[in-house]
Amino acid sequence: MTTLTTTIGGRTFENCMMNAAGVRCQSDEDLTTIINSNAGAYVTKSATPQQRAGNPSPRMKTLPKGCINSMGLPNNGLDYYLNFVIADQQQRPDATNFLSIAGTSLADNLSMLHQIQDSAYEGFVELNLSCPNVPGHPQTGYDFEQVDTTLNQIFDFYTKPLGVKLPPYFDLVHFDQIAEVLNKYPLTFVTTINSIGNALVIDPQTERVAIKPKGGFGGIGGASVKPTALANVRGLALRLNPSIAIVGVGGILSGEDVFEHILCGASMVQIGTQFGYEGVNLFDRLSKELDDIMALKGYHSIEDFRGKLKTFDD
Ligand code: RRO
Repeated sequence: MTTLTTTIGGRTFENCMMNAAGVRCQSDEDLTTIINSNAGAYVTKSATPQQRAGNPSPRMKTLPKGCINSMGLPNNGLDYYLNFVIADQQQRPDATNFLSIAGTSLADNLSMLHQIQDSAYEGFVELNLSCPNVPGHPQTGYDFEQVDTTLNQIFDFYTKPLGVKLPPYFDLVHFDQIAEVLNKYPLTFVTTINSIGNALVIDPQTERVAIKPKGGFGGIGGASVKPTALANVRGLALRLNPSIAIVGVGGILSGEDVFEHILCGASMVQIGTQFGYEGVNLFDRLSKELDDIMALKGYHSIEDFRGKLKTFDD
């Protein structure tokens, strides 16, 4: 018998797969659908202090190997999601879920975390430091000093389980630098990667960009980002304190992709683009596919192979 159970920060999840923030998780109907599925947890759409309409449409376009988006942080505001997760926690006290927040300033992030600290919520918070699509606001995750300042101020008062959602890094020196900052703090997890930001997709027929916001610049997700995602999961797994779990995101379309993320060191995986295309049936399909791979290899639990990727130096 195989099990897809996983543990992060002392909390157990029956399944190591869940949605990625932003996809099919903006309304309470969306979230209830995930609760009633085979997913091990849900994460809410990244919240700002007040609700936001986001960027003008078209703001998402399907591509042959994924998608490009510049949604611009449309969400129903922190109160909406905090009320939802607290009500859910009262109904299912043994289930841990993820509340995502993405302030567009340090002050907004601090005020939201104060509100969460003072609330009854005991679940995980995923602090999104990597939204690529708000005009005029750079991704905090690319400014290592600002990440340090942000976490320093947060851990002055915040005592509940916290993780950060990171942008993809493309240089091993940057892996070293971000890991050095993150290792200073009692983070429960890091989620990696957000979409590959500020890419440009164009239609040569019409000679026009694919989406409207920011002159067509947007974040890429889906199949084409898997190698970058695996590199970030592996690069951080090799550098972070073992007490910081890794939630892997990026390019997951099959159970084999989940297997690869776990081999690189992920304790849990999130699926964004493909979950958007397939809905909650995705979790049944991927669970079966991962289960079959594990059974074939004689693995009983994900701990049998998590982080055990081989290189030519082994
Ligand atoms: O809403 C978005 O445009 C968005 C966000 Br907050 C994010 O973190 N990642 C992304 O690809 N889109």
